[in-house]
Amino acid sequence: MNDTVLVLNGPNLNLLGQRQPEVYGSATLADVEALCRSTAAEFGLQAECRQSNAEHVLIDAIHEFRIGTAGIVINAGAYTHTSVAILDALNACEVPVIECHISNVHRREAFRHHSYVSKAATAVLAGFGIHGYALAIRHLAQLRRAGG
Ligand code: CA2
Repeated sequence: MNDTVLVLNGPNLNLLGQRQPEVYGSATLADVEALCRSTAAEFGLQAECRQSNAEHVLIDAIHEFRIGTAGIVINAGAYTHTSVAILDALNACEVPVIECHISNVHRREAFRHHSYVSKAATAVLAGFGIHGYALAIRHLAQLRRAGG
């Protein structure tokens, strides 16, 4: 097993910090990625951070990291609620998958309450703001230390 965690952000998350700060806060995607790198480093891990607005690019990244890594942290954005293709890719993962949402999706519109990603996820975080990514990485580090 290598020491890399994939941090995968989906559609529109490149706009973080530019609009809707009342929902998503004021941190940018660059801030999120810096937090992930520094958190991973604290635990002797490396964060590989990717963002795409394209479903197939997200799926290709999941395939790339699905075996032999320390795990995947995924915020699939709106694809969370729609994408069976991303669910199928995650179901092919042999490593832990942590689903992370900046906002508490369960306080929001009904269409955000269902997640395909959750059906494949080891754990789910929502509503912790960008701190959720750090919690997810910390959990992956703990799983790795425990050998699972
Ligand atoms: O809370 C989350 O992290 C979400 O995954 C964010 C997605 C949303 O579709 C999910 O239901 C919950 C949307 C990300 C869009 O981010 C933007 C940020 C700033 C400006 C516009 C979009």
